[in-house]
Amino acid sequence: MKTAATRDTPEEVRTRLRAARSVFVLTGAGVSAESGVPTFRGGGGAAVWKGMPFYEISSAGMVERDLPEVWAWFDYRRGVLKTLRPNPAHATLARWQDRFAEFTLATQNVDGLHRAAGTREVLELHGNVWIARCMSCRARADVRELNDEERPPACPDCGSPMRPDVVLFGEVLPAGVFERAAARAAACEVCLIVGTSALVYPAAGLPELAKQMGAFLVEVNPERTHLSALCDVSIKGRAGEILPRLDD
Ligand code: BJW
Repeated sequence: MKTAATRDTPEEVRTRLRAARSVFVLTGAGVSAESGVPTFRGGGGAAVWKGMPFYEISSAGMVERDLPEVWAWFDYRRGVLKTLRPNPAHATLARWQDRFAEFTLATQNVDGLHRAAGTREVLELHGNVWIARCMSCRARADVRELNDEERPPACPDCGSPMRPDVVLFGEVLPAGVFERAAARAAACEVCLIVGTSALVYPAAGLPELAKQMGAFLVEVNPERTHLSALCDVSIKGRAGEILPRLDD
């Protein structure tokens, strides 16, 4: 059910985008769904790994309790990801970096598909599965350049254990990244929210901030979310089909 104020009018969004100077986009797992990446909360349930819900395996507590199992979970996901390619939604957003005077893409995704599609600057709020971080000196390394038989891998700089450079539940976001996203969300004219359940904070607060500062809010999602009522336009559909249709 829509509120009286929320519309499903792609033409209205095209008109807004034609006039916009500054556009901010927040993406979530749904933008990669048509590439074959599973979402976290699809089909009414939560993703599960070896009987553990993702919010347990992807948690700060699990890193302390069983780091090798955390590596096994991310090794499995990288194994799936390396066979997958960006879809038309990623491609449309990559074109938009050259379409608007100011364009910001902030993603909660850790899959690297926005960069693979050609977006040069991506604010990765929850990190990236292809990067490892030293738990002692915080040096970063490309996972593909580390010994894949050593779990956890040893830091090339200091020899301490490394962990995936992703933001797990109960952890803070990378220094400066959320602040940059918040500044751009606060300054945008049009804010698109694509393929996220908008349940996880602080990322889910970015569209709320944009709205408070006067932005026109557009959601693209096959399902209703608790941000739908806040949006000026809520387009029900798949990102890979809808985003190319919003392009000129
Ligand atoms: C399609 C589609 C198609 C399908 N096209 N769409 C304020 C209030 C309450 C709680 C908190 C709060 N502030 C902080 C918290 C705690 C917590 C939190 O938010 N909890 C809530 C769940 C209640 N937040 C944190 O812990 C964060 N840290 C933090 O705030 O630090 C400060 C702090 C520390 C300690 C104490 C207190 C404060 C960190 C959050 C990190 C989240 N990490 C994860 C895992 C990353 C690693 C990994 O990949 O394993 O990030 S959780 C998971 O959820 C992942 C995602 O990025 C994130 C969001 O999920 P997303 O992208 O929305 O996916 P889904 O699956 O939920 O939704 C998919 C959507 O796509 C659906 O709507 C579909 O309909 C749609 N879709 N096909 C378009 N084709």
